[in-house]
Formats: sequence, C-alpha cells, structure tokens
Amino acid sequence: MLEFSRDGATVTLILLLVTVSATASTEEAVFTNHFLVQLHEQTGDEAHQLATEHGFDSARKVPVAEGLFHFYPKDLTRARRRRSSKLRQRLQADRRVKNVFQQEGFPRTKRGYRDLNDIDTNMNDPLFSKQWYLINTGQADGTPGLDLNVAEAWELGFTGKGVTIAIMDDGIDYLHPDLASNYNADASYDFSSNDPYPYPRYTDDWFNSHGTRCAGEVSAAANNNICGVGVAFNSKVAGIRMLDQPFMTDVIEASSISHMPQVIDIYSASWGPTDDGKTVDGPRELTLQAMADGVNKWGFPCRLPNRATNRWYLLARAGWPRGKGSIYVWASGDGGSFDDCNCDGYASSMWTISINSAINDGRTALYDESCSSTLASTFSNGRKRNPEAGVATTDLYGNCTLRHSGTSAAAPEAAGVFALALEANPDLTWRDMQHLTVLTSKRNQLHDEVHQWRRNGVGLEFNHLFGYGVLDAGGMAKMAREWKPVPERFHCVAGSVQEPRKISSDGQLVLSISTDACQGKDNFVRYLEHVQAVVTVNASRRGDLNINMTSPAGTKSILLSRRPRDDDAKVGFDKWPFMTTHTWGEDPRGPWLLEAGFGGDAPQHGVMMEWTLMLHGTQSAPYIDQIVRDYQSKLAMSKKQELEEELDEAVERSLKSLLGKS
Ligand SMILES: *[C@@H]1O[C@H](CO)[C@@H](O)[C@H](O)[C@H]1NC(C)=O
Ligand SMILES: *[C@@H]1O[C@H](CO)[C@@H](O)[C@H](O)[C@H]1NC(C)=O
Ligand SMILES: CC(=O)N[C@H]1CO[C@H](CO)[C@@H](O)[C@@H]1O
Ligand SMILES: [Ca+2]
Ligand SMILES: [Ca+2]
Repeated sequence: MLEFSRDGATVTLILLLVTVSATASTEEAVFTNHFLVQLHEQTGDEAHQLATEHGFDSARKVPVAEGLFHFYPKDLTRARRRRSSKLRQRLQADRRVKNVFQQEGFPRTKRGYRDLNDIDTNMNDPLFSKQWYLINTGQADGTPGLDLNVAEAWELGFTGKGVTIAIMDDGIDYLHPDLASNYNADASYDFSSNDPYPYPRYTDDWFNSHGTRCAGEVSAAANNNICGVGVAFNSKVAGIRMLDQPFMTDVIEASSISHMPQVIDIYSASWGPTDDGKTVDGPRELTLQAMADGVNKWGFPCRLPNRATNRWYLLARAGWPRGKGSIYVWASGDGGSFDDCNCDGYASSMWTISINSAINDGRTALYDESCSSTLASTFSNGRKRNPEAGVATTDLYGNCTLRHSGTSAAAPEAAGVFALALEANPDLTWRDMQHLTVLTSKRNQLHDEVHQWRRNGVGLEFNHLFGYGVLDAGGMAKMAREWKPVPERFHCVAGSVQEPRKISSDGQLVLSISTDACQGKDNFVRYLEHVQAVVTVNASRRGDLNINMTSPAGTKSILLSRRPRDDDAKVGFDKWPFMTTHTWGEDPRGPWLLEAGFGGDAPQHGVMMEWTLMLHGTQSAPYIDQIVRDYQSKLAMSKKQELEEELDEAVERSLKSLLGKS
C-alpha cells in the first residue's frame, strides 16, 4: 500500500479525477453528421452563415463554453457511421474557425418503455383514486399508507407554484388538456429537431409516449376532470425533446441539461446507457462540464424585471456569483438484478439524485437495479397482473393511461416532490435537496428480499436498493420550510493505492487507506456527503468482479456487484468513479477497506491498478450547527423582547415623572 500525498488535494485535481470521461466499452465508434464548432467570433449570425456555407441547416449556441456552436444537418433522421474528414478539414481550414469536433453517436435508451398491449383504453373518469402512489388506501392490492405522503404537503399549501420542471425525453404532448395549462413553452426546446416545439414524433406503436407520461406525473392539472393529478399540480413543466434521433451525442445531452437554467429548477431524466448488464458508460466531456456548471454556477434567486408584465418576478435559481444549483433527478436504471447502477455514470454522479422504485406492496420491482449511489426511491408499477397497479398519468393525444412503468415512472415523481420542497423554500441548493432527501425519506414498509436494511455510523437507515427509503413529501416540505443552507462543501483526496495488485478467484484482494481526511488543512472533511472510489482494474471477466468498501465507522458499501452478462475481458474499469451515499454524515477519519473478488463458477483473474479515495462533505456539522443557530436566534429574539419591555417601562417611568413634574 502506498502512503498518499496529503498536499495534492486541490479542487483541480478532484475535478480531473471525478470528470474522467467515460467511453463505451463494447461497440465500435459511430459518427454523426453533427459537429461541435468553436469560433473566434461569438455571434450567432456568423455561426449560422458559416454553417449554411458548409451545407449545414444551421447552428445553435452551446452555452457550455465561449464561442461553441452546434452545427446540425438538414436531414436529422439519418445517421452517418464514418468520420467525415473532408468536411472536418474544410471547416478547420476556415479562418473563422478555431476548432472542430465531429460528434460521436452512442445509444441512450428510455427506461421502462412497454409496448402497445400496455396502452390503456381511454378513460372517461378522473384517475385520481387510482393514483395509489399519491395516496395509498390499498388500491390494486397495495399496502395502505405506502405512498409519497403528498397529501400532507398539499395541506400545508405546497403544490409546486413557481417551480419549473423540465422533462428531458422524447417530447411532451403539450396540447394535452391535462398538461396545456401547466406547460412552460418558453423553457421548452426540441434538440432532436432544433426548434422550439418538443412535440412527440408520431409512430403507430406510440413509442414516443414516454415524456408525456412523465410530464403528467409531475404537473398534470388538478380538479379539471381529466386524467389524474400531478405530484406538484401547480408547477410548470417544460419539454426538452432530446431522445428521438438515431444516436445520442454529447452536444445534445450537454445542451439539454444546460437549457435555460435561469428558468428551469429541476431536470428529470428517465434514460441512460443501455441497461443490458454489460455496459459501463457515462456522461462525456461536454455533458460533465454542463453538469458541473449546472450544480455549481447556476441557480440562485435573483429578481429581474419581467418586461411583459412590467413586474418583478422570481427568476428561478439562476444567477451570479454563486448559484443554488440546478437539480438533476435520474432514474437509477431498469437492468434488474443483472445490472449495477454504479456502472451508469449518470445515475452514479454526485450531481444527480438517483431514484429507484418500489411497487405498491413495498417490494422491489423486477427491473430495479441496485447500487450504493442511489439516494432514495419512489414508486412504479406492481408485479401483479392487476391492471390498476401501474402508474396512472397522462398519455399521448389527450389520452390517459394506468400503465406507465419502469424506474422511468419513479424519477418524475421525485421531481414533483422536490418541486413541493422548493416551493416551501426556494433557497434550497442542490446539496440541501440531497440532505433533505437523506433525512426525511422513510423505510416505511419497503421490503428488499436480497439486501437488509442497515444503519450507518450516524444512525441513518439505508438499503442497497432503495437508498434512504421512500420520499416523504410532507416531511420534506416541513423540514424544507425551516431549513438553513448546509455549510460549505470541501473535497479531500484521502489517499491512493497505485501499486498493481493481483485479484483471483482463489482469494480476494483487501486494500486499506488510513486517512485523517485532510485534517489541519483548509479542505478538511469532517462530515461526509458523497464518497467516491476511483478504481482502475481489469479482469478476465469483468462481470464476475465484485468490490466492497468499508468506512472507518464500519459501514459496508457494495460498490460493484456481479453482472453475469458482462463478459468484457479487455477494458475493465478505467479511473471509474464508483460512488456511495451510504456513509452520509459519518466521520471519515480512520481506516477504509476495499475488498475485491470474483463471483461466478469459472476461475477468473485480474489486476487492480488504482484505488483513489475521495471524500466530499463539510467541516461543520450541518444539522448540529443549524440547531445551535436556531437556538441562538430564539435566544436573541427573547433578549430583544426583554430589552424592548425594559425600554417600554423606562419610557413609561420617565413619562410619568415628566407628567408628575408638570
Ligand atoms: C491487466 O493489466 C495487466 C497490467 O497491464 C496485464 O499484465 C494483464 O494481462 C491484464 N489482464 C487482463 C485480464 O486484461
Ligand atoms: C461484497 O459484499 C457482498 C454482500 O455482502 C458479498 O456477497 C461479497 O462476497 C462481497 N465481496 C467481497 C469481495 O468482499
Ligand atoms: C388507445 C386510445 O385510448 N386511444 C384514444 C386516444 O384519444 C383519441 C382522441 O381523444 C381517441 O380517438 C383514441 O381512441
Ligand atoms: Ca387532471
Ligand atoms: Ca443500468
């Protein structure tokens, strides 16, 4: 084991380590006819002109860095499979151009799409009583009380007013009578066909119903006799159409998650790398940058005049110099027990809140993936054949459905709950939202047949599949109302083991890092938020590898479980940041253990090249400090009151004496 250097722990280093771009492990590279072009000049007119000169349809500014433009082709439905070096060279030779990158194409699949048989017949009556995930009275053989507890948040008066949620998906039927009144057209965009109208593309099998169903869960209007009711039924929903083209590209993802952060508070994503149990993939360079900007730069409430109404209104969470951060909600994945969501770089990012799902009797859904980066859970369709055990919501062309499903259905429910919390306290940052989630989510009657519920070193109860439990909208809104922003976040590289070590089926590898968590330095981390284990390892069969990590407080996180379908023997994991939320709140000082071994029947071997332990969290106790602050402010209040009373008495006395004298 190598002693780590304690002084290299700068933020730059952390960013470098955390933002290693992921590359797909299996498929051959595919190239699209989309180009990312960096210009010397910044103007959109110039970019448009240049794009058309070179045969593109037009260019769109990419807000991630200065002078960046997306040059998109006229025919959006065709994919090109080869690098087109001529076009690239021609563009590069233009003196107005600084840099040219042809966009690689890769697959991103929506989670939980089911085929035509699942689409329900048209409903005539409101579906509210069938939305067991809102209020569970035991409908469809469910467990009464197992729901999002939205009723309590609604009773407190929180319904999502003033909050905008973007659904990044295959479009939204914004003409739907249950969505139209809550649709935010200004914040919507279509990145699949480069126009402001993210209407879903028609197909006979209604394949593009995903986004519309997700939108209804968040923002379907209440009391209008149509379909059901959204979790945050007075919120606004924006459509970001970005899944409906032959291949995904980095520039489309990055543009989507950085679209109008000054208006959009919460971004909901129910898609990701293919859940085939053998993919290891995540956000690429631009998307990582956009996410980092999203949480770090954007979003603090600032008031700007609204020219249309000539009134001052709250411009969401965007601003300068320090934002509250865009909130990214991610479906943890539909790969079932064959997959591990820590191999999905979107779900396992610290900057996303990754949400898993339970069914209406509290069990896991069969497609649920488990991993240590999931923060909490909401609900999805039941395992039973009961046609009403699915998620009721809006559907394409003005219809309703009872059968929305997958962790797809779970992420928008969470986005809705977060909207209620944001209405209760618009100052919440992306980290406050995660703390609130950890503190108020409930075990309720959730039941995982594989993994036990355990308590971490500070007593927080968690489960490897459900995270900290099911979201509690009422509990969250109440706590949000009183919430003080968490203290500043610090990053510490706790240590790194970089000597190659053999792993084999004969015996597991155990490594340890003893750390003082940068104590005595500016970046000391005393109370943990996220922990990352950046690992480089190869194996004769990657899918048989499993890795656990145990904190000084004794909390074991399963960083990687066996993925029986993953037969990669070449790539392994290259500086892959496995993440755990299970040690939240713990004191990281002391020995950390990493155990790696092989499961499965055939003998395997591999080499662990690197384990770097990264700690993220605060120096002061987020909640204890808050309690102390509350106490002090109460004390100050009562002191002030005493003083005022004394003053009143003194005034009275002197008045009396004055009057007495005269
Ligand atoms: C893993 O990497 C080591 C060191 O580069 C190499 O010797 C070994 O053959 C690799 N093993 C596999 C299974 O790829
Ligand atoms: C990791 O933990 C799991 C679950 O407790 C266990 O089955 C597995 O054998 C452990 N793997 C290693 C390498 O310790
Ligand atoms: C499958 C289904 O329910 N389709 C209906 C959707 O809505 C249209 C128009 O309201 C009906 O004509 C379809 O029958
Ligand atoms: Ca309705
Ligand atoms: Ca997955």
